Amino acid sequence: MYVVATAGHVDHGKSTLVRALTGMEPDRWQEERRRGLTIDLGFCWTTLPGVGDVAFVDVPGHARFVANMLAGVGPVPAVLFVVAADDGWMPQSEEHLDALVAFGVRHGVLAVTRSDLADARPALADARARIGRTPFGDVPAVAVSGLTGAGLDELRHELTTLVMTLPVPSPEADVRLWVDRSFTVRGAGTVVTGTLPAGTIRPEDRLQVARDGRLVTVRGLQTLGRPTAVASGVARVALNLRGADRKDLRRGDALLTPGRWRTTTEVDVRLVAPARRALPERLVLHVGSAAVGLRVRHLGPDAARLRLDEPLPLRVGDRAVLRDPGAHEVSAGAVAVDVAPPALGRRGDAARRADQLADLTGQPDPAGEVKRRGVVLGADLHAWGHGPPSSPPLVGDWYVDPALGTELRGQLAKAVMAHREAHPLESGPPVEALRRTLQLPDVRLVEALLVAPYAARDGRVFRAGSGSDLPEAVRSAVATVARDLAEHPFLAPEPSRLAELGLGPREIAAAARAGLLLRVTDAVVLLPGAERVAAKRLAALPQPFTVADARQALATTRRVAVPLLELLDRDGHTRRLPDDRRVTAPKTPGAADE
Ligand SMILES: Nc1nc2c(ncn2[C@@H]2O[C@H](COP(=O)(O)OP(=O)(O)O)[C@@H](O)[C@H]2O)c(=O)[nH]1
Ligand SMILES: [Mg+2]
Repeated sequence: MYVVATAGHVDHGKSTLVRALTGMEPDRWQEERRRGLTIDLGFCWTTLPGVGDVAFVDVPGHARFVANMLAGVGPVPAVLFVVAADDGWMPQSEEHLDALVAFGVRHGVLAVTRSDLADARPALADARARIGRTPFGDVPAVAVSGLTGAGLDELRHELTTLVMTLPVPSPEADVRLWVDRSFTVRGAGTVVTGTLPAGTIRPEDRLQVARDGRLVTVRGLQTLGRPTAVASGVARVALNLRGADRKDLRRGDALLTPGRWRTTTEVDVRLVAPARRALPERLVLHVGSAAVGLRVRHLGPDAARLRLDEPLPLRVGDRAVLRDPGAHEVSAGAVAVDVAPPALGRRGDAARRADQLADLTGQPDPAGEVKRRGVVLGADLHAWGHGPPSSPPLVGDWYVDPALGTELRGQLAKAVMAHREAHPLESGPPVEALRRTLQLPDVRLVEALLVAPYAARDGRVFRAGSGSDLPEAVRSAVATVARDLAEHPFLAPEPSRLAELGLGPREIAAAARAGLLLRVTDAVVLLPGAERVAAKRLAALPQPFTVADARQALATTRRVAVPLLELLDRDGHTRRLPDDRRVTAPKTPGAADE
């Protein structure tokens, strides 16, 4: 399906033309038909040979109802621009054109209607030239009469050509349906309608209301008045919803694919046409079908920060109209270039931000965004409209700018050294303490940033091979233990001997971490590698063997043999049988290291 919005000054024949093209009534309200004036949006459709269904969103042309016009045009990619032959270009012709340009609409057909009342050629040439000076460029133009039907075939032909050139949006895209109507149907409940710009909706889908995060379920789905099992953008859709009252949802609300969007009240934008003069501070932002008050803070000649009165689900590249309702004109167009902008609290922030904004275009730029933010979640990049960077995340969903990563590694090394100096008997600082020092959002980032000789173990970061960092007294005590053990490697020093050497549990743990001692228990220490020698000797025993057999084979006491065997059990060198005897087991390589 294709969707085309009308545009043009009031009474120029938009509704009459839509009626003639579709055979349907765009003015839905009695008051509209009584006054012959479109007040709100109208929805009609027809079939064009070769391209299928084309829906029209017919908009009001009266200056008082421009907000309604903008709600209808916001999500629609193509326009049928209408000018009356007998009236020519008028103020809302201009304002509607400004709005279309600001919204980024680039596809359109010009119809100069009421051609039965006046020569259409002057109005057509003038309108075509005016539109031609905008990014629309040269548009196809047709003289028609909604009354006599003259030129309608040619208009249908041009509309067919137009819709065939429209870009096809991705059916996989995240859904953001801007609600343009909500009402209650007896027996069915709440129904909302809107123009689905991209993505796919099916019955039973869960959608999230942007305003309050509430989840609703699609109970039923219609397009062009018929129930359907699936609708992909671009499409006019009507959703019957479970989980929402009619009063909960209104024009300007958005229904979203859950979890894939973020709402924001601050957005940095690039200002685009017309922006003829300095903007007033208070304006209204029109995006999708929403209209939200805002404050403007200029950050450079064509860049500004917008502070919205209400949060909106925006993405980079979104196009909006900034309008001064008092002045009856579109003040500017805006392209969202950063929907999660940094705070501007400190002196100089605004100037720095202006420099940054000069480079931002509103195009998705995941790599640039990682660079600007340093550390960022992939889910946030997606929600902001950037998509995933080409290189993989550092850990989990975290992306880290390589240059910042290098800097952080340097800071990590410094922090580890500083900690070792302050606490020589600890292996190193806790990972969580480093996370705080480096102001990182997740401890996993600390671990992922570590490179040799730094490593994390038991929640702390240490520098490998750092026995030389041990205090001199501990190193010489360990050397004495090593001499004691030289002849009888399993006759661990008695507790009194350890105490005499000043080796308490902390010192022993530090020496063990440095790889200078094997700590069997706080009171039983051997030399590193003793467990492998023990395993070898035990393997030479007749299997299975008892604790007494092991004690003899290792030439040691029960005090040492019992905890040493338990250590060997844990490491997989030996296996304990139900009768308390043991067998040696070929150790699974690396199993104990994991
Ligand atoms: N003679 C003539 N009158 C037309 C034509 N199109 C619209 N009108 C009349 O112009 C007036 C405004 O038309 P309407 O479609 O409501 O204009 P809109 O405000 O742009 O939607 C109505 O009285 C129509 O009957 C046309 O092609 N020829
Ligand atoms: Mg009308």
